[in-house]
Amino acid sequence: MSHKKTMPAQFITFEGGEGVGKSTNIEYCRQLLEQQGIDVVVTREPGGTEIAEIIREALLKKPHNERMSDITELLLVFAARAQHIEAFVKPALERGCWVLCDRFTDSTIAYQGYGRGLKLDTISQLKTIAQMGIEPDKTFLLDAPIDIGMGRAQARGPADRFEVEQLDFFTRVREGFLAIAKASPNRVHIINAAQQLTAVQADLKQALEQQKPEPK
Ligand code: T5A
Repeated sequence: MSHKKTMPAQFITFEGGEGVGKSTNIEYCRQLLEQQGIDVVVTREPGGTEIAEIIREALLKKPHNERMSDITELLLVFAARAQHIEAFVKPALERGCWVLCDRFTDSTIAYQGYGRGLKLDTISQLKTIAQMGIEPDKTFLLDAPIDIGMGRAQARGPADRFEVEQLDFFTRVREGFLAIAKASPNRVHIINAAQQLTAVQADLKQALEQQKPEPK
């Protein structure tokens, strides 16, 4: 007999610039929720399914022998997302599982919109096609000054195709995330990721408590 509590499934995304601690803190949240008997899966974008991971490889590989056009990059991000939603996110939510996702469409708005300068209208149209009505219930935006996140990412390993971008690109990306948070204050919860890890996790624990709907 299952001892898992039946609670409405939640789709929670973790966003932010390079190396701000998304992977580390998703794992923390997963353990926290599991200890409370909640069914939870962790996934990431781009990626999360066999086909979407192949697209991720094309997006992150450095260097290709030709420059990837910005619009190709945008379409690949949404192709991966459409596959991920259809094959993984939607089925998990339908069986009552909480889905914790490392990056989602806010990253597209921040990186391809604010970073690359593609039109936010175009991104919005592709979002409607790819997401099939699926929206995050809550987004934790891990925000830290760029040098802090980049320093952590560089200490961890070789740079990918995005991590070799210049400071002004990442400045625009951070501004993009903060603009999204300002426009969607109910969904997006900003966490100060420049703090010590224990303080970041205390903030997340408190925010997750508020996110839990009443058990049925
Ligand atoms: N992308 C993605 C787009 O352009 N458009 C899109 O639509 C999408 C979905 C994906 C890339 O694709 C781009 C954006 C990205 O460039 P990724 O691997 O998901 O790449 O993204 P990264 O940000 O590169 O992921 P990282 O794994 O580098 O960073 P995380 O997950 O934010 O950080 P994490 O947890 O690995 O932590 C990094 C290091 O810092 C330490 C950790 O222990 C680790 O060593 N750390 C801390 N140290 C001190 N204090 C703290 N508070 C710490 N928090 C973590």
